[in-house]
Amino acid sequence: MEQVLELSNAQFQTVYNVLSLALASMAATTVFLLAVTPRVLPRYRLALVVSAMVCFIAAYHYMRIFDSFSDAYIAVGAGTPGVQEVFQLVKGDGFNEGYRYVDWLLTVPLLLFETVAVLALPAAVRRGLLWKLIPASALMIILGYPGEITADITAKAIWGALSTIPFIYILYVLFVELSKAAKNQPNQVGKELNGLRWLLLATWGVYPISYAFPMIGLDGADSFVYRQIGYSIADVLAKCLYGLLIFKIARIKSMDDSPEFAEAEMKEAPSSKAGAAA
Ligand code: RET
Repeated sequence: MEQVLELSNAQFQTVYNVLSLALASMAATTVFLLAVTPRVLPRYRLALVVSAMVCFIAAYHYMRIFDSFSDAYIAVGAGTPGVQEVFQLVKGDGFNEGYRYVDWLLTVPLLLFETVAVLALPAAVRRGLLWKLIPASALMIILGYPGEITADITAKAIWGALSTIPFIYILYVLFVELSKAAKNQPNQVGKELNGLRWLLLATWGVYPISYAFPMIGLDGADSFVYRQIGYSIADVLAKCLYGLLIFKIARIKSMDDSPEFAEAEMKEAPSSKAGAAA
């Protein structure tokens, strides 16, 4: 595996802090999504629980990624006058990029599952969509992995191109087939679905771009740092922000489905009434 031998102090701190930010976001979103399940109707709770699982799995992997990164480099030259402090790769296993792919292999199919689950489509339609989306997403990640860990640019381009085939297929299913399946849904659902799909496209698109950094002439430490920032920020958007949007949709749909639920949720708390009267 290609490993960056030396990072400047600023590069090391940037990656360190971005990984820490991602870990905190994943952990906090897990707690939030589990805590708010009573705020939606039971039929939408599965989508929220699956979204919380995605964030939990990612929080675990960010812990591993964080440890792997901070153990992989050692500060050299600190405190010596006239010598710039740098972080050098320690001999050994180095930084394990594989954790990200293990994470995606689990979380990407679950993200697609929660997208379909929150729409509450008829069971046969749901099953049909998932049978296409889930195998394609696994194939996309598996084909991307050999390209990620090779230093050979040609091999990287070939695996990247192969992985892009199932990626395009997933977009086709989401933008064409899912639209057909959701045609009979109320107007509101169509709008929500559109928002979800565009967030998905905007965030998922960051992964192949980050993967391609070494292929567009960015190399060495810069490419490594940009890739870590790209993957981490995209992960926060694709999992945490996406989870919050799933919650928002589940809540709108719950209120839409049941006027009693909407009324109960909108009622002012008795204590605030008492407070206002006082
Ligand atoms: C790879 C390899 C290069 C080609 C393509 C890729 C796509 C990766 C994607 C990953 C999505 C990950 C998500 C994780 C969050 O949980 C594998 C980088 C197309 C789309 C959504």
